[in-house]
Amino acid sequence: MTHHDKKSITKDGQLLIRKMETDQVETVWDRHEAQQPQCGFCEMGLSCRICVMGPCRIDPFGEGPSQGVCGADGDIIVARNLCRMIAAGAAAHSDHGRDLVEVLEGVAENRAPGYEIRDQEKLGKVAAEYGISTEGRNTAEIATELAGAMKEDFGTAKKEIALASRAPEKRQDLWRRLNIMPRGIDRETSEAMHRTHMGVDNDWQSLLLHGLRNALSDGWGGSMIATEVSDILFGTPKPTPAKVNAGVLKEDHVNVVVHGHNPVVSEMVLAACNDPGIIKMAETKGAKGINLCGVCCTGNELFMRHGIPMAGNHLMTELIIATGAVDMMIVDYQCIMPALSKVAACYHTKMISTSDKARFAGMEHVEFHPDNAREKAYEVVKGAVENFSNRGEVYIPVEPIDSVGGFSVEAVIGALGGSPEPLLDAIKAGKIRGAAGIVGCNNPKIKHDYGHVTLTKRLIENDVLVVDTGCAAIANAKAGFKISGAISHAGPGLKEVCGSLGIPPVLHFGSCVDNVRILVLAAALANALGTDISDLPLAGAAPEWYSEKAVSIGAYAVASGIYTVLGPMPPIAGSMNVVELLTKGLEDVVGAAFAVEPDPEKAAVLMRRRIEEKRRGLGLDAADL
Ligand code: BF8
Ligand code: SF4
Repeated sequence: MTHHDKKSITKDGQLLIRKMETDQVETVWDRHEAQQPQCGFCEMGLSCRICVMGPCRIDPFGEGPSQGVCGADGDIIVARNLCRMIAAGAAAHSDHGRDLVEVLEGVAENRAPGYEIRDQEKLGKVAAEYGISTEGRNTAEIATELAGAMKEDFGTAKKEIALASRAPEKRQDLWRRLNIMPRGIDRETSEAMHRTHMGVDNDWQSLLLHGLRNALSDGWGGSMIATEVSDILFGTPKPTPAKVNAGVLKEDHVNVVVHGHNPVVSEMVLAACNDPGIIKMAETKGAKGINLCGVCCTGNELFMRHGIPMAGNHLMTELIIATGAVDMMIVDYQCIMPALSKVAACYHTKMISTSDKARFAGMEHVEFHPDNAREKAYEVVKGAVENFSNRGEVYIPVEPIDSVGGFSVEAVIGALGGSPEPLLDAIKAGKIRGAAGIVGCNNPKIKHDYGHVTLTKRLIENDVLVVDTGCAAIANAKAGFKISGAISHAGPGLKEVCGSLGIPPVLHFGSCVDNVRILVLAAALANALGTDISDLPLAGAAPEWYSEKAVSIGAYAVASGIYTVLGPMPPIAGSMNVVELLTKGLEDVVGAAFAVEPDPEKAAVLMRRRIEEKRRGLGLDAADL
């Protein structure tokens, strides 16, 4: 094994890391190494720079200071820092949701040319959930009112956000009893920032409870709105085949890669790439056509809805530029390493930033808004075509592999014949032991894709159905788990059920905001059994997480009753009180807790054990693990 092979389990990853080394271009792994040793105080959550009496840090060994200048102790500092991580993650997801609501409103008011409402049925269904009457009203009226009602979810006027009503009654009652039912999406984030200001909430338990409420405002609020409105505007995903890995790039085509999260930009780029005039232009430049590919979550959005090929996940974003085949990378926001501009400058790739709120040195900024997005998309894609002739040497190291995406809850229920009952029957019969959500990022601290792929493999071979999102979903697609033939990796029961339904044992649920699809499915299963989510044989994991958004996701999963195993340790080890509460105490509060286990082999055992415990609780057959 060479040192490249220690960084990634994927062939394309390994070969492109080697290529970047030969080209003497720095990678995320080099920069990670240059940061060693990383600050131990920060790793434990024990440093505070909330105010300018500080920065302060607490000595975990009891030899140095035990409190900051203001008197905050380790518990307060750790809880405050974690709360702020949740707030940032919830803000990112929810702001993305808000951008979609603005497009919905723009479509209704006829000032978003190129966008349309592609799923009328979903518009009607979601409008009804908001108490909006649809009888005898036209689409524009319904969409305007729905956008207005969703905007109220972001504000201060309400006692409860609308879509929290999708949670099982028992869960909603629990949130009300604990006073963590989210009232408004922005309100909870803003309150988190207020509470964590110096001299406000100095009770670590109260801070963490608010962190849960803030995370719930993301999961059942901002992210849920993002997913629902994306479905309304761009269509609810259906199982669609698509190719994956760096081999999706084509030497003889103009390659355009979209990176980021919000389909508002990438959907317009897709429309431009399909335009016959632009394709003709590409042909006059000697290309065979235009090949649009995605990375990360905006890639997942296109992959789910249109079968657009997926070039890779978070740690592949630099590497694919080193192929020399990416004529343009168009970014919106989130998870876009600023290093990409520098990498692109070493090859011929043109980098385009599109969002007013996400600018990067070294990228050309072409600002997209709902009213000009179509026009801007055409403009930038023409630029990509122009750049084709600037190509140098091209190195596309692998062949792409097959995959299937597009498992929305609607598609899963459809595959089951219209109701969750057959899935519940398979669980009751023990053919499927339970289900696991594998989500989240890549992180150079963990061998690229090793956590996701190992964990998934162990779960499916033990008859646990896996649903996945985000970069985890891309890892599993690249590993070949998302074709019907992948049932050969599954245990006998899962193999039988998936085989008869014609679905893979690992279902691609979408981007990170689409984690809410897992919540919706879990709620549907709990409601069908007349129970709560925390009683179901479910578990979640984020084996390679890195981002603040992942902290918010983990917190809303746990607060919704889903036991969640984290790979990398969050910065909480400096407070044993916080660690105890998050990994044990929360069981008695919300019926689920976190575990931390970097070894995916062991994480699989923890998750299976949890699933078997829950089976026992439901009176089903259960194994001792
Ligand atoms: O929202 S999984 S690295 S791309 S944060 Fe980012 Fe993590 Fe990937 Fe998507 Ni989610
Ligand atoms: Fe230090 Fe307290 Fe200020 Fe934090 S809030 S930097 S602990 S004085």
